[in-house]
Amino acid sequence: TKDDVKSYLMRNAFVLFTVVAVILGVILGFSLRSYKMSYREVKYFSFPGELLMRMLQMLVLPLIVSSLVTGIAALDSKASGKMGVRAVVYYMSTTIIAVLIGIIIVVIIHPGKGTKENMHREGKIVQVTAADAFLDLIRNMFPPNLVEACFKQFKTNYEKRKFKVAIPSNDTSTVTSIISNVSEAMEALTLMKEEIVPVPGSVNGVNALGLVVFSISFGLVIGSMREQGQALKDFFDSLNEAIMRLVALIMSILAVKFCNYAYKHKQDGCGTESLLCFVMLYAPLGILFLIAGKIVEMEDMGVIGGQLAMYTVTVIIGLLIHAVIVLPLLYFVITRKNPWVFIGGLIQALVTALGTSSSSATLPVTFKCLEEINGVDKRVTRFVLPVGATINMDGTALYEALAAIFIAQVNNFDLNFGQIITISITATAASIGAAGIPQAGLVTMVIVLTSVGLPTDDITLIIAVDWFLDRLRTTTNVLGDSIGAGIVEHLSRHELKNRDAEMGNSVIEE
Ligand code: DAS
Repeated sequence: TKDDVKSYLMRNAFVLFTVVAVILGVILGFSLRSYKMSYREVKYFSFPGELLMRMLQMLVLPLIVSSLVTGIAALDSKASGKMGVRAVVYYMSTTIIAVLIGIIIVVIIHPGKGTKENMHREGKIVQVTAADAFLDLIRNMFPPNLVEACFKQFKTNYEKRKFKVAIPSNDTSTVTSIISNVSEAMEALTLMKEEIVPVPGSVNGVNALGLVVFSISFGLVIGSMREQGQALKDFFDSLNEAIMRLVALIMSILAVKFCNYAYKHKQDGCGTESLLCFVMLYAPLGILFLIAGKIVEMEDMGVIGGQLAMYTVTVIIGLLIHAVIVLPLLYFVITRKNPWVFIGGLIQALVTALGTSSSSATLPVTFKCLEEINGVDKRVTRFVLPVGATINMDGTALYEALAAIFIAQVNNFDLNFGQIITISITATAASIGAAGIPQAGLVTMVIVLTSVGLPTDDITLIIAVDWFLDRLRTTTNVLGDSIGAGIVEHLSRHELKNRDAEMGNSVIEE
């Protein structure tokens, strides 16, 4: 009936607004391009989007720690061990499948025909050796100082070196005095920014991997302490709940509740509550400006021609195969449930990933979608999602392998079988090391390229399209994490039931 349609629309208002926001963002962005905004105007224009990004990022750290500690403390060590093994097996196998798809598709399509001489370059690339990056990844698993781990990190060996090279004695004035020309100074500053490499396994410069390792151990210990651990368990439970409520506020889920309320109480649905609900619908607005702002500031499309266009199409095909065929099929084969219903429940998270280019900023929304819409057990999401968002990046892995082979192709560099295996291994490691922030994959790609002796400077050939491909691979990353949570929940159903029976309660409820 008409009323059913209306109430369905009300319930899905937020998803609808978010999707409309993306479409409007694209239209607005393209229509404002001819206006040629200055750097400052673009910054002002993107401000609402920047705010959304900051609000989401603000939640990531407490969310990772509180959800991991409560998630693990709610299980017994045997159950969490089994769940952990299942999650890691899922992460590794889907990452390897993604890498293989990337390799096969780039070899078949061969977008790198021709030479790189007719390709445009952008920016400058930092040299990082694979061994440096790998050791940093392990190093970061064990932060010597937990408080420090929550701050911006410039602590790794290679970073220290690069940081010194980039900004001599932290004093930009020497640089600016040498460079008199303003535009040159601007360029130099951008290069400096580019030379600050994010720590492997970090989120917004925070050592997320170290915090994940600590939280898992802490959760395990609290879980085994029984009565003595109860106070800490309650503390983290309540912290986690509070953060999730903040997420709801930011993501305007409350606004949808307001809409429902307004609809129920005033059949015409446009009372003061409705007005309030529109004021609070901030997230779609933020996403709209994030996307429009990026389109306004991007390089002229004319630059993207020939090989780069083919390369873009190849990456899109690869990501689509993984996201639309492989992951849903895997979900269906293991759980025997309809993957599209599950994916339908994730739309908000997927669109947020598309808008923010950051799987860690999307993490709060991923939690909401999985727990509230798809009904995945909180003990699973709390355990699996923070780890997944830090180390499981199928889209990035696929991208890194594909991009490395593309760079080999434009260099007419014939890769032998051993080198392709090396690329698969390093692309997997590089995706684990990549932070869940915009374009982190580009930085860790240096590891893949150096492992087979390809010129790292050639990353500059693909920078022009990276902002766009980054959004697509981030969406694939978030989808991979979410489907992983669904699969791990299904595989762990017996342990979860046993635990319920033991505890005499069905789920961790607020
Ligand atoms: N954008 C990143 C993410 O958040 C990773 C990448 O750059 O590939 O998932």
